[in-house]
Amino acid sequence: MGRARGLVARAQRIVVFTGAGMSAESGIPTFRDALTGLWERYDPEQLATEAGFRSDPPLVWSWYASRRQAIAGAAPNAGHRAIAALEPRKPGLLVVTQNVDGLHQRAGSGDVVELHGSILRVRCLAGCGVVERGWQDDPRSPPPCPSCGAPLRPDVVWFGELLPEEALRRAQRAAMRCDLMLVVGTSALVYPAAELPFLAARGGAQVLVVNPEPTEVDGIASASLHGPAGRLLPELLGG
Ligand code: BV8
Ligand code: ZN
Repeated sequence: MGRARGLVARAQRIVVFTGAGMSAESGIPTFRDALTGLWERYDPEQLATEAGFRSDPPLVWSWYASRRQAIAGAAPNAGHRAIAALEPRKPGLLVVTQNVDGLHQRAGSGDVVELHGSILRVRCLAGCGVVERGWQDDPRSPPPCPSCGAPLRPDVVWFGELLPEEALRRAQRAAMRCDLMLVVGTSALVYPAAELPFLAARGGAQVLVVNPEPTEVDGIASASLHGPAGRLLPELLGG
C-alpha cells in the first residue's frame, strides 16, 4: 500500500477508470453477476443489444427496470466517496466510467465521463432526438416517445453500438495525458473502453489496479492492490 500511496501523492494529472466492481459494495451486481434469478438464462450481450430490444421490448425493458430499481435503492460506497474527496487535492482529476448507475456523481464527483451512457435517462429508439431523465415508468413495457411515438429505450451504449463520440475522445485524450491511471473494478474485456489503460501506459503514465481478482491490466500495472474498492480506496486515497 505504501508504494501505491506514493504514486498517488506524486501524481499531478489523475484519471480514475472504473467498472462494475466499483459499485459491487453498493449492492449493485457486477455485469457478469447481473444475471441472477429471473435473468440467469439470458446472456448480457443479448439483452444489452438493439436486436435484443427489438425482438422482445418488454423483456429488455423490464431487465433495465429491475436494474434501475436496484440502483435507486443503493448508495455510493466508501470507494466512490474516497474518489470524490480526492478531487479538491488533485485539480483536473477525471473519472471515466463504464458504469451506467450514476453513483460517482451521487458521491460528489464533479467531472465524470460516462462512456456507456446512463440507465437514468431514456431516448427515442427511432432517433428523433428526444432524450428524457423523467418518464412515466411502467416496468413492463417501454413508454412511447412523446414526439414521434416510437418506443423509448435506455440511453446506454448497447453491444455493437458506437460510444458517444465526445465522451470517447475526452477519455482517450485524458488517458494519453495523465501521469497516473487508477483502474478500479473492471475486468477490462469490453472495447474500446478496455484500451484506455494501455493508452495511458503508452503515454508514460503509471497504472495502478484495484481489484480482488487478477485482470488483463495487471501486466502493465506499476502496482496492483488485490481487494475490494470500498475497503482499499479510502486507505489509498485518504489524506
Ligand atoms: C463497439 C452499457 C463499434 C449497457 C455496456 C475488439 C475486440 C473484441 C470485441 C470487440 C472489439 N471491439 C468491439 C467489440 C465488440 C464489443 C466488445 O468489446 N465485446 C466484448 C464482450 C469482447 N464492444 C462493443 O460492442 C462496443 N461497441 O465496439 O462499436 C462496433 C460496432 C459494430 C461492430 C464492431 C464494433 C460497445 C461496448 C459497450 C456495451 N455496453 N454497458 C448496460 O450496462 O446495460 S458494456 C458493460 O459490460 C459495462 O459497461 C462494462 O463495460 C462491461 C462489464 O465490464 P466490467 O464493468 O469490467 O464488469 P465485469 O462484471 O466484467 O467485471 C467486474 C470486475 O470487478 C471483475 O474484475 C471483478 O473481479 C471486480 N470486482 C468485483 N467486486 C469488486 C471488484 N473490484 C473492486 N471492488 C470490488 N468490491
Ligand atoms: Zn421519437
